[in-house]
This record gives sequence, C-alpha cells and structure tokens, in this order.
Amino acid sequence: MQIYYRLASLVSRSTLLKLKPTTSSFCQFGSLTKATTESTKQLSNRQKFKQLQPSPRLYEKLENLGFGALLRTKRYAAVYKQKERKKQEKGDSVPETKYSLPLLSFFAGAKVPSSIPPESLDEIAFVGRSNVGKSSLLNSLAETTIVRTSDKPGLTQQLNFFNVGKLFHMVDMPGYGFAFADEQDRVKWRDLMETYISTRKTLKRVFVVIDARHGLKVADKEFLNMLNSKRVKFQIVLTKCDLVVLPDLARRIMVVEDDIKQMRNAVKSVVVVSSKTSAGINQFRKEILFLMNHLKPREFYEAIEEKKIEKQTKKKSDKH
Ligand SMILES: Nc1nc2c(ncn2[C@@H]2O[C@H](COP(=O)(O)OP(=O)(O)OP(=O)(O)O)[C@@H](O)[C@H]2O)c(=O)[nH]1
Ligand SMILES: [Mg+2]
Repeated sequence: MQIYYRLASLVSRSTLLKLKPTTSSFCQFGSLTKATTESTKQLSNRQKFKQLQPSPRLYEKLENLGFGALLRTKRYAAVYKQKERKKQEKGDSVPETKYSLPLLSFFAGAKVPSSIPPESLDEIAFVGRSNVGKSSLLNSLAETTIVRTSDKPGLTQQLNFFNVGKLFHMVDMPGYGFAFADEQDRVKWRDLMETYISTRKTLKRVFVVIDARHGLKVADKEFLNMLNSKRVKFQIVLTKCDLVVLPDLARRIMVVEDDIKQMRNAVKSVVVVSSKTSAGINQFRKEILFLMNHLKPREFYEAIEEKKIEKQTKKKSDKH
C-alpha cells in the first residue's frame, strides 16, 4: 500500500512537472510554430528568388550597361572567358557614344490640378514611391544638381516641370505610398497625379521608378493597375541598382518582368540604372531621346564630347 501511495505521488508529481512545462511550452510551441511557419514562408520566398537562374544574355546586357561582369557569377565564368577571347580575337573595342541631354531648367510647379501649366511640348513623367530616387534620376540623366533631393522621404510635394533644352519636358512627381504624410495630403497628391496623368495629351510615357532592392510593393502594384486601367503607357525603371549584387539584380529584373507581363499598357523591357554610379544612365538617355524623337546621329554627340574635353583642357592650361 505504502509502495502504491509512493508510486502514485511520484506519478502525480511527474505528471504535474510534465504538465506545467507542457502547458507553457504549448503556447511557446504555438507561437514558435507560427514564427517557424512564417520564417519558412519568408525563407521559401527568398529561396524561390535565389533559385531563379538568369540567362547568360541577361548578364551580358547588365555587363554592357556597367553593372559588373559575368565573371562575378561563378556559374558563367566559362561563358565570360569565351566571350573575352572572342573579343580579343576580333579586336573590336569601339568606345560607346556618350549621349547627352540639353540643359535642364525648371519652369513650373503645380500643387493643385488648376496650376498645371498648359500643354505645349511632349512630356515624360517620373513617378514612384517616396525616396525611391526619382529626383536623383532626373539629375543624373541631365548631369545636373538643380533637382532637389533628400535622404528623407516626402521631399517633392508638387509636380515639378523641367524644360530639356526646349526640346521636351521632364516632370518630377511627388512620391506615393508615403506612410508619414497625413491622409489629407495623400488624397491631395493622388488627385493631382491622377488628374495630370489621365488628362495630359502631351504625356508620352510614365516612368515608374522602383527600388531594385525591393521590387514591386503593394502601393506600386495599385499604381500600375491605375495606369493600366487609364490606358497610360508606362515603363518600369529599376534604380539604386548599385546596392544589389549582380545575380540578384538579374533575378529582380526577371521577377518584375513577370509581374507586368499581363499589363497591356506596360512597356515590357525594364530599364536598369544607378544614379549613384551612372550605370545604365547613358543607355536610358539614348532611349529617352529616341522616344521623344530627338535622337541625333552619333557624330553629333561625339562633337559635343570633343568640345567639352577641349574646354576642360583649356581651363586647366589657363590655371597653370
Ligand atoms: N545608392 C544609391 N542611392 C540613391 C540612388 N538614387 C537616389 N539615391 C538616394 O536616395 C535618396 C532619395 O533620393 P531622391 O531622389 O530625393 O528620392 P525621391 O524619389 O525624389 O524622393 P521624394 O521626392 O521624397 O519622393 C537620396 O539620399 C539619394 O542620394 C541610387 O541610384 N543609388
Ligand atoms: Mg523627389
């Protein structure tokens, strides 16, 4: 009997001991399970991203734009070597033409739809989430610093119209999806942007600027759907590409191209740039000049470059 009682008390103690941690660990287990599932979900998204295999052609395109060499990706080291060998055999190293935009000058700002300037020259507009680098991109394209930029989101709060040497206009727009702006301001900006975008006959294309590190977020997708439904032609520009390693940049392009493939008014090719290193900027300038019907023969740009170099050397020799 005594043995029975001792056994019974041992069992109940051990049950208690077992139960206590089990109950508490049940909650922990529950939250752990949740956390684990979430991290697995995140991991699997990331894994999915990492599993994408960009083609050698895409790497080659990025290399030509100045985003580093195929060699940086082990997988294509052999392809790269072969390419280099061919290049040396051919001896083709024609320097790339440097395209330039004429002088940029600010001519109008609009905080409300009624102050949007009347239509005149053809326009392209730059839009995107706050702080993504729209204003910096304008500066980089025009090789200037006149467009105000900031590391704090929400700097541009109106439509800013710039004249590009009186050939066409570039429009810098406020950012959308700015979490810290109050609701009234957000509604006001959205109304301003939507009115401009949907009524402007001279607007040739909207460039939607996206941070290459993040790809399309919910706010971007909403904006793209709005553009698509209003039949406004738009093209994605991936910027801040200097902050992404080459294989991830190539994967990001693949994902974004897939995201927009169903949108009828999207230009299917994605522009890739870095305003900081200027990679991709020259090619983008060429595409803009072509779009606006102002692309001149390469001799025209070569003559501009020659004049620039001449001026610089004269300045240097004057100093000495
Ligand atoms: N590394 C890097 N930084 C960039 C690039 N482009 C812009 N930035 C930085 O990003 C920050 C925001 O740039 P802005 O050009 O002011 O961004 P925005 O989209 O005009 O911002 P809002 O006017 O507030 O909507 C600044 O600190 C820039 O220096 C880029 O290509 N690479
Ligand atoms: Mg800005």
